[in-house]
Amino acid sequence: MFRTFLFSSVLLCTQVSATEVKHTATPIKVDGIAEQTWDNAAWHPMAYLMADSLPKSEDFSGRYKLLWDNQYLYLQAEITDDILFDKTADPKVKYWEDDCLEVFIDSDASGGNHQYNHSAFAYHIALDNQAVDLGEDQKAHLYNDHLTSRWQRVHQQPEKIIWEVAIKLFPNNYSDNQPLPPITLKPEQKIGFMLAYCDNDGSATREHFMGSHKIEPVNGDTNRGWIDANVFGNISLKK
Ligand SMILES: [Ca+2]
Ligand SMILES: [Ca+2]
Ligand SMILES: [Ca+2]
Ligand SMILES: [Ca+2]
Repeated sequence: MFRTFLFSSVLLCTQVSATEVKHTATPIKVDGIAEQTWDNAAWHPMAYLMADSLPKSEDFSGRYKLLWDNQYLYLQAEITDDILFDKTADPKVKYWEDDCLEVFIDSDASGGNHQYNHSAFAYHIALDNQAVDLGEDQKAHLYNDHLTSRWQRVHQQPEKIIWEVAIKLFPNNYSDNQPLPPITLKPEQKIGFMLAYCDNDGSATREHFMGSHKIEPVNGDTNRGWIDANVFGNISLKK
């Protein structure tokens, strides 16, 4: 009984504690090549099923690292995906059915419903490096000025890609009609963060949706990140 309680308490603490992200004095070059600066950052897994079916590791597997400076949160995702597929050319149409890296950001860790507001973003970054999310008008909008994204196949391991993204963060009251400038990142800042990958290898719809955080199902549904920022994890910026 006591051991069960202790284990549950430890588990609870683990879930609510923020992942520390190290500062980088050298800006990351967003080119799909992991420079030495990345050696300072730890890997984190993308091991959780968020929707659809669980893939074999050669079908999809992924892990990621984060760094920051006062302008950007830097992301490096190392993705193994056997077939890269972009069925629908228009970046604003059925973008979640194509291969894409999905970056969830809540700049002030406010949490809450962000489906049709920008208290948090769910950037779907397509294979052409364009970023889309739903706007306040409930339609898909491009937010290409919010981030810079490049990926490249790994030399001599071509089934792997390195995907680098420099992400600007925007205030909780950002609006499509009156876009506000990005915020300056500071030490000790708490940010809501989650990462996912939509894998499709040629099917009519997405095959696997894998992410970095375990989501408690609501009526059996774990595909909650695009609606609810409460399911994101927390990161803390360290100098
Ligand atoms: Ca680079
Ligand atoms: Ca695949
Ligand atoms: Ca927020
Ligand atoms: Ca794929």
